[in-house]
Amino acid sequence: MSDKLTMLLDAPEKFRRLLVLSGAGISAESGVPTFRGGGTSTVWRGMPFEQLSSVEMVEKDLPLVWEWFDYRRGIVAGCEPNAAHLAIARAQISGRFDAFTLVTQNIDGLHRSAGSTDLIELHGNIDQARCLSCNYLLDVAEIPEDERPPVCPDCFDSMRPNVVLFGEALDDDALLQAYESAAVCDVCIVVGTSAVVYPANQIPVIAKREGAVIIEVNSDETELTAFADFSIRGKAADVLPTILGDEVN
Ligand code: BJW
Repeated sequence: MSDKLTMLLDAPEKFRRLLVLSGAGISAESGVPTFRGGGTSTVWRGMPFEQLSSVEMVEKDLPLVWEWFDYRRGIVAGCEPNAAHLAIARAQISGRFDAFTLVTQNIDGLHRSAGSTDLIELHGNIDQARCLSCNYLLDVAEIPEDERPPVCPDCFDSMRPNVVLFGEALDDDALLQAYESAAVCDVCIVVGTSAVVYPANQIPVIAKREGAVIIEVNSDETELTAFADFSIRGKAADVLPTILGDEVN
């Protein structure tokens, strides 16, 4: 770590309001595949994920969309939070910060499993189904595995995974809350994201515009690297416990 970053992290008065924005890379060491690794995109059954995780595919082939998310849910079911998720949860619970906002693009639920609360899940949650007509929400665990697509118990229309697909608007409240926190934080840690997906990638832009220090943690260079004040090249599970002063890991 650079001397300047060490000085910043050792100066608690400059590090009161924290925002953490996480992406798929934070869960990589837990065994959850990222979307864009080494310049290539995830492909499943010959289709790129941008096509599978799109609003067009929900309209064209909802059972296939369910198969894709059931497959992903199966992977996540075998994964545990890693040292990065745990360091974030402990930093929040410690009460050391005047404000602590965790915003994630991930749908895998690992921040919640680690003990984080009040997190903003910008792209939804893989464990929930939502009615196409009335937006009724149901835990996928409550739905029989052979009911695909599931039927809404309230209005009997079909249900879809409660995630934000390409071409869909994010939840207004979640996005507003994330932007408001970005505008008032002192430090914004951006971990494990390629920072190419809009509008989540605007969070560090807003934070920096309003005077926050941007610290990127990523195993590779990204679109954000040149923009960040500090860019730490390394694995989230190694770096996060250090910069958050996590004593257990
Ligand atoms: C590690 C590591 C380790 C690895 N440690 N690091 C053209 C220009 C600009 C924008 C657009 C455009 N065309 C379309 C758009 C908009 C579009 C968009 O941004 N597209 C770009 C990709 C071009 N955005 C949208 O469509 C959004 N909606 C929207 O804009 O709405 C407008 C609207 C308004 C009103 C009405 C209608 C519409 C919605 C975006 C939703 C994104 N959804 C997904 C899928 C969710 C469901 C699913 O899981 O299938 O969310 S896409 C996918 O990308 C997923 C992720 O959350 C998101 C971000 O990915 P992330 O987290 O950054 O992962 P990776 O894989 O990209 O990167 C991992 C990183 O980790 C890498 O950098 C590694 O180096 C690093 N790493 N191991 C630390 N151990």
